[in-house]
Amino acid sequence: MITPDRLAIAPEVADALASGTPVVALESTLISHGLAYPHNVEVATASEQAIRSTGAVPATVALNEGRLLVGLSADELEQLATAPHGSVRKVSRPNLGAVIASGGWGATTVAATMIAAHASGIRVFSTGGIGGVHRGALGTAAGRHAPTFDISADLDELARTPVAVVCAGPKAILDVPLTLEYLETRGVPVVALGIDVIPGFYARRSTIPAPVSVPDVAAAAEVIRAHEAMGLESGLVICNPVPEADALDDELAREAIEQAIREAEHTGVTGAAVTPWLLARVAALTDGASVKANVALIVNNARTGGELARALLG
Ligand code: PSU
Ligand code: MN
Repeated sequence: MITPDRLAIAPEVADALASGTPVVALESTLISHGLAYPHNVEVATASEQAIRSTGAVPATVALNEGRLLVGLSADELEQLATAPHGSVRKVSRPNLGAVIASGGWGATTVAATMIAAHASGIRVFSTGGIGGVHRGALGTAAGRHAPTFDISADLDELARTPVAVVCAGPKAILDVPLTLEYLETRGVPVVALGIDVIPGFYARRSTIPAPVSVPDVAAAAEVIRAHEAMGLESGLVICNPVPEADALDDELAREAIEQAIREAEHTGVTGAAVTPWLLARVAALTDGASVKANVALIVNNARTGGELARALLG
């Protein structure tokens, strides 16, 4: 458990939790590392509004001054979104303690946001895409590259922390089939909402059948309640497809991603920098269409998260 001196729950969020008002957590890595200013602050604000429109309270998570902040003020959000490049650390389970000790700004990934949400009593968290098994993590088929073993800490967090994460599926830059295999091995339910396949992140559909598919939010809430009632104590991935109007064509998305990955191999970018690098490159290659789709799906997931948090309390 997080000690009280290290956890700063905003008054509005604390009141909501105490009075049984639904609360939805939001991450901040997509503000600091995923999107550029002013897109980042616009998306963060629009996500909070989308949650409010459902009657739920948003809680954007970040780190500053040695504390985990659950719920940011508009001023804090602006500070995080405009901080000089490189001054905000990307925080996941392995470096959470180090960034708390440093006292500076940290932006939370899916893993770190889940830790904060669970410590605060928040059951639902909305984001764009979860991290996963990177392509080449196990080496390439031709044996030209050694395995990188780059597997996001998000996946093991999902296996151990009971929070429902609403996303548009694993990010398309990942090895999606291997990510799903890993989640299955670690016992993490993957539930597709209103669709029979895993959403294709920037595109509506992938070709991978959904392990579990539910027609609507009420049915998703039933699955979450039953999962919790079994005492399984893991998280769940709720996959919500990008809205039709902003979805990228499947083929276009696939080509841009493959080119970005080929280029990344040449530049030698590694570790936590891989995800931000690829996202920026895909944005350039699609003339910003990937950013438009990313923004739309993030805000849409926030709204769905609000509806889900409500359904869970109802
Ligand atoms: N999806 C996006 N932009 C992002 C991320 C996801 O569109 O910036 C972030 C999330 O915070 C996710 C993290 O948890 O990337 C995964 O990073 P890594 O693979 O280094 O664990
Ligand atoms: Mn990684």
